[in-house]
Amino acid sequence: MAKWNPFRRKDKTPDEPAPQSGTPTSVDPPAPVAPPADAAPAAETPAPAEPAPAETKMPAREPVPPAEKKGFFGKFKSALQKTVNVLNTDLRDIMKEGRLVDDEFLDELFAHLIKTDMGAGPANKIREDIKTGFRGRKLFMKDLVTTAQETIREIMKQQEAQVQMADSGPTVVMVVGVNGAGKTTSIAKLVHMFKEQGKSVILGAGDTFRAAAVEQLTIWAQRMGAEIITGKSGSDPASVAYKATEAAYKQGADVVIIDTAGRLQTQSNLMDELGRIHRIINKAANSCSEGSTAPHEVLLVLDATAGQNAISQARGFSEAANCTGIILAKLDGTAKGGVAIPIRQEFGLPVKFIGLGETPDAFAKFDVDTYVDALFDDIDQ
Ligand SMILES: Nc1nc2c(ncn2[C@@H]2O[C@H](COP(=O)(O)OP(=O)(O)OP(=O)(O)O)[C@@H](O)[C@H]2O)c(=O)[nH]1
Ligand SMILES: [Mg+2]
Repeated sequence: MAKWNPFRRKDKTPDEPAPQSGTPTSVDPPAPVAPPADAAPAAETPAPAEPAPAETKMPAREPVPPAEKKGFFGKFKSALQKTVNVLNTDLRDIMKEGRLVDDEFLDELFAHLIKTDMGAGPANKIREDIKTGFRGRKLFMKDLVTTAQETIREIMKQQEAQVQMADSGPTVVMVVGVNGAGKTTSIAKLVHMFKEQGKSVILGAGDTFRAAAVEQLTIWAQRMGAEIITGKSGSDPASVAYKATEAAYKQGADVVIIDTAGRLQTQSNLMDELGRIHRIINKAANSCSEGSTAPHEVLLVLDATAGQNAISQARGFSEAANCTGIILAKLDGTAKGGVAIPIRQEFGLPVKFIGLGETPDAFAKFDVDTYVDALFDDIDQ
């Protein structure tokens, strides 16, 4: 029998409706929660006299499977392999007859470029740059690749996209996105990364809607030696976020990462809930250490295989959830790896990490130059 992979979803499909805010499950009634002092919108659970104890599960440490030894460029290369293969075939196809650069050639080039989901804007910019530089001439592959790379680099220019760490006290990271985007898996990858840096990590199982979500995160927490704070099924996710943040301050942890339930960017009540979780995390930080603000990062996980749909997700989430950066998950599963380009262009949000597989080490910091080099690797020869 195949080994169970806690990363693999088994209980619902991405199409399944997202949870309704504050709706308790009938199976397991919500535990009383202890919202912070100012968190008192009408719909919230009333504060009990004493805070309910959070369920804290201490880790039973298991060794992390040995990371596959791959260079940084190699990671990008393998994540983008499907995209590179398609680009490679298509571009060689239009270049092979020693054609001159004319309108027909430029239209074909444009059509091939947008197949990568880089979007009409960037594909058109490359088309125009080739037209300006090479119209009426024979174009060599090397010139095409260099022009495309320069154009994309220009579009994607971004500041060094490190995780924004707290000046003092724990760094609080909140992770948001649509159902099935790869949030929980990406959290496991973040834990792996922080652990490799020697940092202590506490997780907040803020997807209280699905018992399986808590189970999935708990297994990874145990495997990687992170503490996890959970709430009762159906309980207020903001309460779990509060307790996890508070625990991180009390224990002097380096990082606390809060998982959240998947939701659609069109579900305004659920998007509002993210805002509330954000405020409550801030309240927890401030009450533990006056003047502190949190979260330091709100990472939006986008599924690269969703292509253009990932762009509308970014649009819906980026403002409603105060996102500070993007994790582009599942880049390994798509031939449309160009999608990082319009995401960067349209939202100005840095792509901070890419996901390139289901294991904790299948993760890399995003780097524009490496991305652009890998996207056209081997094509100019
Ligand atoms: N190939 C590949 N699969 C991934 C990657 N990231 C996540 N997955 C898979 O995508 C599926 C969904 O991942 P989850 O992490 O459970 O997604 P989620 O956003 O937490 O889902 P919900 O909590 O239901 O909203 C799982 O089968 C993961 O193994 C990735 O970078 N590459
Ligand atoms: Mg999840």
